[in-house]
Amino acid sequence: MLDFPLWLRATHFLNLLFLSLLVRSGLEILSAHPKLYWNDDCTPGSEWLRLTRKRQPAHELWTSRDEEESFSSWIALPGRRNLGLGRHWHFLADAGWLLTGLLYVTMLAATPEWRRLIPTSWAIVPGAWHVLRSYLSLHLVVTPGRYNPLEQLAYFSVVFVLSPLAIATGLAMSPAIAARAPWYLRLFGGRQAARSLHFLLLCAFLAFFVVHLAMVIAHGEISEMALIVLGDIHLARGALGLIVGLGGLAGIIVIHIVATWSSLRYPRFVQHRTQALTDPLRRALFGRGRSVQQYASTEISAYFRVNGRPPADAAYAAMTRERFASFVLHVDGLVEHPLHVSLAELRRWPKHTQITKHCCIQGWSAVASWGGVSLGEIMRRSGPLPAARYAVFYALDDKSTSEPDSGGPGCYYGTIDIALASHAQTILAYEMNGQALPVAHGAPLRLRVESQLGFTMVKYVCRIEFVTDYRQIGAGQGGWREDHQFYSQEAGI
Ligand SMILES: Nc1nc2c(c(=O)[nH]1)N[C@H]1C(S)=C(S)[C@@H](COP(=O)(O)O)O[C@H]1N2
Ligand SMILES: [Mo]
Repeated sequence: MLDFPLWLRATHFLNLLFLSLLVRSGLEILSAHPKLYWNDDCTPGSEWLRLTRKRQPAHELWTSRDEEESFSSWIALPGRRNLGLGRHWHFLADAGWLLTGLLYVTMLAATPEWRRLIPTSWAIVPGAWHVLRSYLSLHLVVTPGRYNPLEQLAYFSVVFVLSPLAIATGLAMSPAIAARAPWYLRLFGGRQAARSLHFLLLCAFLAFFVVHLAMVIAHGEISEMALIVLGDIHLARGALGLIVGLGGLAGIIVIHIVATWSSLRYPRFVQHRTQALTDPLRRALFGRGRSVQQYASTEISAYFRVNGRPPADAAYAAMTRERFASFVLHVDGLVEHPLHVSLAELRRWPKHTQITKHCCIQGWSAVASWGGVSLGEIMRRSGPLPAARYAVFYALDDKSTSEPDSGGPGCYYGTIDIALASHAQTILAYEMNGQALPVAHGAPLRLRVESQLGFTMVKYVCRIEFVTDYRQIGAGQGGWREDHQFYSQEAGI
């Protein structure tokens, strides 16, 4: 008979806990852009999978926010259009799952247990085929003391093929990694192909789960449960194994219910608690990448989605009519020389252009060329004081009038730290694809921080303030979406 050591049973349990959290929070993330593509332009209509019936109007402005779906809390964590919180749970569960995996693989290597899992001869392939045929003719295959070849192959693939691929494709969705190492994206055939594969791996995990469960039941639930939970068949002839096993499952269900309920009821609390654990990790892994992107002009997307509607007030409309002739950018806060610069003057400063891939937190991407002045130039001219640690970018769009249903008051804003501000590809763009920046994309000025998610790149920028801390601004989370949609200020993944 198989005996399972304690570490194996514990990691098996944790694996179920974290994978189930990953699946539900992953579906939440998918609901924010319920379309999958093989191309990184995400041209509307080119998706191979769409999980929404919504259609966008052909002749008026629509934004990627209009494409969002609301998934039920029964399948998504937490459900009901909560991308920010879904991501917090996804990253928290990621950390837990990776630690569990590390422990599991280490123990596997350190004990004879690996022999049970890792095939050592090609004979496993015909063996597995043989077992599959007998299962298909409804004959169970029982191999006392070890896994049958099909089981072994399936378990081995889940641990050493599916899991590493899920990690690798997840990493490919980090704009920080894609900006520092564009070759990494190409390994998967692009960001959207990696995103599609990540979803297909979710399907593979679910399929494995269903078959695995069916087999456990087919082979006699009670004795298997006793083995899995207590590790010893002799100990567990009675109901004890079943009780402990069902207790563990009930624990997982309770965790899901608490996570869902607290996220919907106390989103700020959950944002802070999960970020306290995941942000330091995310900063270390994704916070430092310098963008070295330079796509070819032939790679520029014919279509570039919009997210965030233009300011709705009369003053902005008047400014667009006079092509921003009276527009002035203010640079102030902790600087030696506050600046008040017109657009015409900015255009006389050294110009930077770059062709880069934009990655929205919701999931879509697109490539464009951007021209403007570097933040480095603005910092050289304004001279931030040593106490300045962040640059805050204030926008002209008051969300309560430009997108009244978007869930928050006040003008859009965002922050980046000084190190990110001094990257060569951090620019204030006044041109897109060689033309004056269109109104929908942020005229007259928008930030580009090419190693970060799209929500960092404030459009309609009218003022830059250098500060020591952003906690006194807005609701204190570092930006409008951080304040009202519970995103993290760390936007490298
Ligand atoms: N002022 C302002 N800037 C903004 C937003 C916004 O709503 N208002 N949305 C952000 C988000 S979430 C994204 S993905 C990008 C989208 O840029 P685009 O509209 O040019 O595609 O702008 C970012 N900058
Ligand atoms: Mo976005």
